[in-house]
Amino acid sequence: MSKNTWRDYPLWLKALPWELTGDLRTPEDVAEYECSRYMSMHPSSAITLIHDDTHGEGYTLHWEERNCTVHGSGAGLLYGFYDAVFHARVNSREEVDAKPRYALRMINCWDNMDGSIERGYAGRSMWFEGSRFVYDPDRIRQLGRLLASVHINVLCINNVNVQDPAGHLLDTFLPDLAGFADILRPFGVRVMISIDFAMPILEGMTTADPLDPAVEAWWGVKADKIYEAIPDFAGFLVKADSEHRPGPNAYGRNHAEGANMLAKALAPHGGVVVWRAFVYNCKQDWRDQSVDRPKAAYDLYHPMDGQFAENVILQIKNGPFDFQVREPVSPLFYGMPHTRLALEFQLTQEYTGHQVDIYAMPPLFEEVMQAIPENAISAIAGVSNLGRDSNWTGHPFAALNLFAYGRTAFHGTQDSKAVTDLWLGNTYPDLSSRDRKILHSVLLHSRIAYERYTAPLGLCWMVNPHGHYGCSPYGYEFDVWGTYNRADRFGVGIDRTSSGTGYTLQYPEHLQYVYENRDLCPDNLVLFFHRLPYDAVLHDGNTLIQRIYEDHFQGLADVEEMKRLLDTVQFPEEDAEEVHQRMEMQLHNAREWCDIINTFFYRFSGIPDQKGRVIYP
Ligand code: GCV
Repeated sequence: MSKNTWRDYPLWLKALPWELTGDLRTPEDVAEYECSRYMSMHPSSAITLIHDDTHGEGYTLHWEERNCTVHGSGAGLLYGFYDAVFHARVNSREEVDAKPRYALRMINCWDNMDGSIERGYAGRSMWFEGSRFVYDPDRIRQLGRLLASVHINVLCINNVNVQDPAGHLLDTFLPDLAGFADILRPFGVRVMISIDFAMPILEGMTTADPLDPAVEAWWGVKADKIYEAIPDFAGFLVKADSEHRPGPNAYGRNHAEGANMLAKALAPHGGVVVWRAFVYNCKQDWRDQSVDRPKAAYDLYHPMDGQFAENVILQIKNGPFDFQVREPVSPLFYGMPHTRLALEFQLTQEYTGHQVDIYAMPPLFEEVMQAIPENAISAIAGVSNLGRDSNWTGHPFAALNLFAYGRTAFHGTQDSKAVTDLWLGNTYPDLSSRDRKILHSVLLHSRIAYERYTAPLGLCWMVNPHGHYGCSPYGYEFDVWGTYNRADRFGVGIDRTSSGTGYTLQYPEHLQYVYENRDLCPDNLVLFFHRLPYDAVLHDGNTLIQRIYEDHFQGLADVEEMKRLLDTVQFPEEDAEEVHQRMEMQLHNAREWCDIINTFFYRFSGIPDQKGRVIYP
């Protein structure tokens, strides 16, 4: 990292003075303050704020020439102000009548109290270190502002894998948590925490059985204390009975019973329980082909549909596995019509390049939002890609993912091109239009490129185990995690159709039909649903093996081209070094992936590349 501090990185807020001072208690205070400073910086284009409480958390923007009038109240007024700034910056005069698509728009942080961040690629935690709260209040204020500017209203501050001493966030550390919440409140951001289901035991009870009246009473008292300290506390995020976390199963209770007990404690205060649906057998035997991990969540939760309390939200990752490069959307989005659902995206790039490789997510967000049934979800979560690095997100371009996620969460499906342009115009206002066009095309191509050189055709899990950066085609093949590609000399992939593991049967009929049928199943998911021989012919006329070679060579060529293009862009000084260094690393990564995967499949299949390119024997 360069010598710059976080104060040198206003991300997409470059149209505003960066410092935030003054006695700001409410979102309206912040809106007025920001607006007056904006006007002093841009005297030729006025933004006028009109307090109007008929819009809830929404707002309207009305333009006359370069001047914008924002109508709204509370956080809505603040959101409207920021949106006006973003539009003004790109000379858009769009009339806006915005209402929040989802009431709960969350960022989930996987920060541990020792200061590390699970799957974090932008440095250490901004608020934890040495097993306690340690932070720069100015930076947290700026964080609140950044989140408000993209209309995020809940920040869950600790890892779902609750590790000591985070189990004590609600007792020993409650005053610290309250102080932290006070800083974020003026930005309309409420805090949430991840809890350990066995918290009563950590605090001296003998059981955490959700049906034990003493446990229920314990959580009731706990909730009262929390809300005394933090009246707008958002609620609990819970990872239970998953990857060694405690949960209701230990007491013979199901997840609805566990979640509902917590929900009862929070209900009188207006809090919610966000219960994660990321539950599967993480101690599988690779020899046993009867168990298929993507089926696990649906098998568990679908029978419980309708059993969850009103203030429980079941949070589902976008795909049935775990944020792989490409997955179909989880069948749970179709299978829980009587349960409140949240969609979980992973902004932190665990499987998508660790914020070293460029992987712009707007196309992913757009694709998933279009695929899930209308009104299936009522809340949305993004796993944070932020950290203590001075530029907040490690790779400067990773900020686009937070920006686009926030806009998706508030406005619903976003056009990838438009949201990328809005981010570019506000983040890099001084780039020439030629450079901006280049950056736009590199960003929007980055996901396809990444998919090509890593795991095309719906192949998952060919990453280095544990770290999840770099290539290892058999790294997870004989492990316990249910993450197999079953490549051999005959072919690759898993038959998940009705004649295979039956995973396709979890989808509604029209999708079953598409995924089952080789003629209809899209090539980019074909190996997710089917096991194919290397000479199978795909829709583009290539055989499977040739297509694997084509994708990997093309993915590498894409990265070479991305590098060539970015080398010609005049980035601002503070970003140039990061961009170029990371691009070198990405190129190295792409080359490794290309060569290793091609050799891996060449060795199995014995079939050479039709075009005679170099594949190492
Ligand atoms: C926070 C994957 C990740 C874990 C993560 C888990 C989850 O397994 O590798 O780091 O744990 O997902 O989402 O709970």
